[in-house]
Amino acid sequence: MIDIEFVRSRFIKHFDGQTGNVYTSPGRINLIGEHTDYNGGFVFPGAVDKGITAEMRVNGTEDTVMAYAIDLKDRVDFHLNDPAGPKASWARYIYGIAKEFQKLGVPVKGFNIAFAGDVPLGAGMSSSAAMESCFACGLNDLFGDNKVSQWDMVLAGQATEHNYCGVNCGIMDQFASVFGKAGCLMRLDCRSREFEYFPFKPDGYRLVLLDSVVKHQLAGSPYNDRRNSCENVVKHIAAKHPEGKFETLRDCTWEQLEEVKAEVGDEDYMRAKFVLGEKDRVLAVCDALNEGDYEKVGEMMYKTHEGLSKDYEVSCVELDYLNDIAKECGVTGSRIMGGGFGGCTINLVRNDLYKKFVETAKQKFNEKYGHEPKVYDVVIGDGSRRLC
Ligand code: GAF
Repeated sequence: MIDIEFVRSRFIKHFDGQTGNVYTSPGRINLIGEHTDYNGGFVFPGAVDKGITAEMRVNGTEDTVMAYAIDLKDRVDFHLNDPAGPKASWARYIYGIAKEFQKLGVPVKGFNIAFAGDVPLGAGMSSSAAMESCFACGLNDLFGDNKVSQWDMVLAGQATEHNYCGVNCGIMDQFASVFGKAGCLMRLDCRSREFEYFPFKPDGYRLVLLDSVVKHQLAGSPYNDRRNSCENVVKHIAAKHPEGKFETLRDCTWEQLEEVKAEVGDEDYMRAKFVLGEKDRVLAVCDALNEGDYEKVGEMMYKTHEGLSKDYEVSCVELDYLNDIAKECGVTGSRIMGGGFGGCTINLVRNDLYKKFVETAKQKFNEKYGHEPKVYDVVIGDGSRRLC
């Protein structure tokens, strides 16, 4: 986690010398359940020990926000009443959360903020959700009397992505960042929003992320196209079954998907096929975890990778290569993590294989792409909170 004193020293330097309150929110991993959140399915994320830390203080103005992104050395001041909001993409997360909080009735006024992060950007570990949750946590404390519920913070983060950042994401990332608990993964049903904590201490195994360093960027990307494809399939199934209630692919069966195969076209069919399979895989992984069957968990992870690569088409050659290396090394499970289009693979590795796997992956990837993948050992940490 980022050192509080580091953030504080910049906050003091760039504003009026006074200190504020400090908040932090984590990025996330996801064991399995990809692109299922906006389809009403299940996800299995956990918060990590890396995230965004912000110092914030009310500045007494009606609507002026003075913001400093420490890592980018970039200062942007903007007005909450300006309907266009700031141009800088990082500042739009602050603006978006503030506007969404105002919609909830929280009387957000001017404030100062400086923030820094140690969750890698564009690695598929949800640095943007970490920002949203961190700013939400701060605004809740400064202006909302901490009365905004955790779920409303999650939804404000998601609405920020939709309304100010151009990404029609689901709720997994913001959920994981707000609700995370050290040592636990969480199985969330994205339709009912019910969830349970799953203590995750795989005996004899560990989780490691290999970052391809191909920058994953979801804004204005084919991410939204994937979501549109899924919604199109649901529309066709609903039209065929006026008696039923079909809101997302979660409500659809394999048979119903087959019925509309010809009319939705190959591409949308493949996308939906992946999602239906992924929904079942999350449940299979939960059962396997309950039985301590990590080999089964790993098998499901490889299947997810294949589906994300071939049917959902959100992989890239670098991620497929990292997956191949994992397979060759006998790694238990490996797959693309997060939205795809770059970023990391998540790998479930036996302790005795870990060293050899990481060394082989570094060497082979370097030979092919001219640089090593970055390696992040996963530590499952706590969710959004005030530090001081
Ligand atoms: C991104 C999105 F933000 C999430 O909502 C989720 O859809 C994920 O991609 C894929 O599982 O992280």
